[in-house]
Amino acid sequence: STVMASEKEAALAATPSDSPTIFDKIINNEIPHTTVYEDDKVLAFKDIEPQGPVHILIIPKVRDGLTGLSKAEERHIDILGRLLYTAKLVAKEQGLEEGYRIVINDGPQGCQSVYHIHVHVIGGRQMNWPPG
Ligand code: IU
Repeated sequence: STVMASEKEAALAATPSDSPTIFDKIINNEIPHTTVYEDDKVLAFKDIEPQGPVHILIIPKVRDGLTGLSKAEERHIDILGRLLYTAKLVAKEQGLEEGYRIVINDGPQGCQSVYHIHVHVIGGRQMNWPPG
C-alpha cells in the first residue's frame, strides 16, 4: 500500500466511493486492531495513528450507504445516535473525565480518508481551537 506523508495527503488522495474500505477488514477481523467496545451494531477500536493519548474510532458494523455524514438519510438516524452515544461510553471508559474531542471528517476538505462513516474520540491532552 502507498505510504502517505500525512493524513491530509491521504484524505486528498482518497476517492469518495461506495467500495469496501479497510474498516470492513477490521470488522471481519481480517486485520489486527484493538477493540475497546463492541455490540451488535457498532465497533470501537484504537486508531493506528493516534492524535492524542486516547484516540478511538467508532464505526457502524453495517455501512448501509453511510460512507460519510454527508450521505446520511432518515433511515440512518438511529445508527447516528448510537455512534455518538457510544462515543460517550468509550470516553468515560477511557477515563476522559476532563473532556475530549469528537470529530467526524467529511469529504476532501474535511480530511476524510476512509469512506465508511466513523466518529473520532480524541483525548488525554488539551485540545486547541480552531482545529487545523
Ligand atoms: P478520517 O476521518 O477518514 O481521516 O479518519 C481515518 C482514520 O482511520 C485515521 O485517523 C487513520 O489513522 C485511521 N486508520 C486506522 O485506524 N487504521 C487503518 O488501517 C487506516 C486508517 I488505512
